[in-house]
Amino acid sequence: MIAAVVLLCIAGLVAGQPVRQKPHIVLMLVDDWGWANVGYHRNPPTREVVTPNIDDLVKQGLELDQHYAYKFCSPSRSCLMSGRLPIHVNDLNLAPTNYNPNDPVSGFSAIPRNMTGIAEKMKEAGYATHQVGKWDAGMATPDHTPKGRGFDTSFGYYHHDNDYYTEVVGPQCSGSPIVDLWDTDHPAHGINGTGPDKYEEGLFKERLMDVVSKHDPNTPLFLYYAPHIAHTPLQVPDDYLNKFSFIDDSDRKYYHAMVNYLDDVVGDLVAALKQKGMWDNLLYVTSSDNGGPIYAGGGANNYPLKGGKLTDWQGGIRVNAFVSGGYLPEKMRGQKTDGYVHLADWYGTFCAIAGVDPTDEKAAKAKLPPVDSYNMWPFISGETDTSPRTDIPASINALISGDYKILIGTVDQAGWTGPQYPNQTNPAGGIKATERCGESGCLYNIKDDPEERHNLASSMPEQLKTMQEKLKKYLATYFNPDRGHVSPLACQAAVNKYGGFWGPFVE
Ligand SMILES: *[C@@H]1O[C@H](CO)[C@@H](O)[C@H](O)[C@H]1NC(C)=O
Ligand SMILES: *[C@@H]1O[C@H](CO)[C@@H](O)[C@H](O)[C@H]1NC(C)=O
Ligand SMILES: CC(=O)N[C@H]1CO[C@H](CO)[C@@H](O)[C@@H]1O
Repeated sequence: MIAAVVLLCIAGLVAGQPVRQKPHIVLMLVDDWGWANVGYHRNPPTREVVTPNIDDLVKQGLELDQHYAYKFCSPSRSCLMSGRLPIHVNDLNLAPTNYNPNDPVSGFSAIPRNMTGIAEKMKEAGYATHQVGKWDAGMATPDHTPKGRGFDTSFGYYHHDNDYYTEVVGPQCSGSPIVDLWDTDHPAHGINGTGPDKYEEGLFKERLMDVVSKHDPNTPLFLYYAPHIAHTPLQVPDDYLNKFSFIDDSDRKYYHAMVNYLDDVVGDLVAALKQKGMWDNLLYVTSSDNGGPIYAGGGANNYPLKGGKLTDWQGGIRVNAFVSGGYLPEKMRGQKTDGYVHLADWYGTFCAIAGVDPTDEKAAKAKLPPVDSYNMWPFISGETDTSPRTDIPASINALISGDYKILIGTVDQAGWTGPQYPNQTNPAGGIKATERCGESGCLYNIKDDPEERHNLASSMPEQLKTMQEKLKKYLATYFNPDRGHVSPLACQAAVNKYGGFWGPFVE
């Protein structure tokens, strides 16, 4: 607490200004965004990857070159919102309709009921809190929804994805398609499926603009924007698709058009924040939720990294990430840092910036794992040179510690895509190789060998043993409750209570 207050003073002085109001924070978690699918990672530039607004933010910001996420969606989102490593909150991609009535604390998909969400902490610190876009962090009870986790308002969907034009997502309930679109505490009636001009990301943009325009800049803002883009289904308005008609491969064409659409949303959001006079005291944090899906139908590319979404290769877990905005000290702008940061660390970082204690008493009372978050602000603001995070326990089968990484078991997608992927000679799903790392594991030096081409397991047995032991230590605290099965209560609520929309179904 005291450290946090001191920190704010230092940040104020660094910028050459008196101590300011708490900064506004925009947290953007892009979906299925591949390493090669952003302009600033393309050298030489390519006319296929068009993200000028995002590239500008990076140019004026700090590139987080070693930022890690889980290898797929729901665990990354559960981790970001709870400040726990995925192995301590949720490492499964269950539908939000799961329920185990025997466990009222953890018998649900995603985040256990009794963990405190980051937005609750920010509210405690006096922030106005808003969520827009994908949730995928649970919906069983009202406590699991964005509102229950501390957001004043929310607008978005609960499942892994939905249709960009109808907002429908399966499974159907007795033959009826169910819409996944929720507004704070009620179904978003009247907005669903209203035609091709109502592209879902466009609906999200409208809400973002609404939040910003109604916001009183004297109150600090915490805005969590989780775009649907660039997750499947690959859908995008024609005017965007037509800009990329020169691309032969259909998946790649759609994917790049979608990323370009998102870049325009970012441009409009940043312009609105600037116009409102909020930019100079704002921190804009961006990450992908996992690496790009390079399997059939995904459309993404992680070149030159190995593998992609669903695997613990760097292409699955080392993700596009940066911070920008006027709150970032000037000396850090335009820089790139290679200290480790994990999605779990934003919880502690935001708490420190906001001046609240990150300790989760509610979770302690229910005997749940504590927050794993490091405060990254001293590192990001340039007060210290090294990241406090030395280990990335990526999953129960993979750990990074220092320069080394161990992977256990059979790992799919053991290969590399080229700069243009997928394409007609190298179609999506083309990386068929698997690597058999077995019980003892493969070992890579990811600093010297970021593309994971040289397995050191047999040449460095001592290092391998150290890594095996470290991973075992993390597994001793693995959190894996029985989350039950898809509950019939979910369909009952969708049909009878909400008029054809998904929503909370327990209580
Ligand atoms: C968990 O949270 C629920 C709902 O807020 C509460 O009623 C219950 O007492 C909590 N359980 C524990 C063990 O703290
Ligand atoms: C397809 O991808 C491969 C590997 O990335 C690349 O070598 C080849 O040039 C690409 N083909 C086309 C037609 O772009
Ligand atoms: C479930 C639901 O509310 N569906 C509505 C979606 O929008 C169309 C057109 O406005 C309505 O006819 C549906 O009832």
